[in-house]
Amino acid sequence: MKIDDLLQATKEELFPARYEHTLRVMETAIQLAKQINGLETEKVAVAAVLHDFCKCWPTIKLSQWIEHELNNLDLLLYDKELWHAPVGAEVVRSRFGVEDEDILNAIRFHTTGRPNMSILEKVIFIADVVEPGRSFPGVDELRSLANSNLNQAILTSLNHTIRFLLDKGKKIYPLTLETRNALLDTLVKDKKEE
Ligand code: DGI
Ligand code: FE
Ligand code: FE
Repeated sequence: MKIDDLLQATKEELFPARYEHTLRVMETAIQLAKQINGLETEKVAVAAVLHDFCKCWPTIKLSQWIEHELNNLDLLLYDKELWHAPVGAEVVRSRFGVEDEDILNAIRFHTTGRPNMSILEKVIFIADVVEPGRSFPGVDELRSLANSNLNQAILTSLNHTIRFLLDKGKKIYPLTLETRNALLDTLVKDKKEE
């Protein structure tokens, strides 16, 4: 499917503000990807356009998909904010025939990350966090980190999310913690090799 068709379908699926966010994530992700060898712009664009495809679905529709189509009922025990990502991956696979597992994983894990993320997964994760519409304390520092050290940028963002969830007294999805732990190990290893 052509990117313009995916954009049109996504526009119809999302509230206007969410669609605008999607466009900014696409721009940001393409910009970041330009500095990385071997990352196809086309793949980056498709993953970015579709990353929040199910973000505006009603909770009941998301939970029904999780129950009937996903092999991960655990998700239902955690915040519904997490659901749109894994459901989105399955929905775009069946609706648009997206078969590229890297693209599907970038969508599936864009909220929590996961250990050993691919470059595409990292670019989509961080573009979502630093797109120009975001404003939170430390976002400018994160924007420059995103350009210099993707792993450090994702770690900083996860720290921010985990702190936010702790302050609110919310549960933390185990994969979010696993992603953080894995990045800490990677960063220590990178330092030793310097
Ligand atoms: O969909 P977006 O708003 O563009 O961004 P997102 O998909 O990265 O994040 C959606 C929300 O998910 C965000 O408000 C924080 C929340 N979140 C991220 N990790 C966890 C989480 N919520 C819980 N309860 N547990 C997590 O581990
Ligand atoms: Fe999202
Ligand atoms: Fe998003």
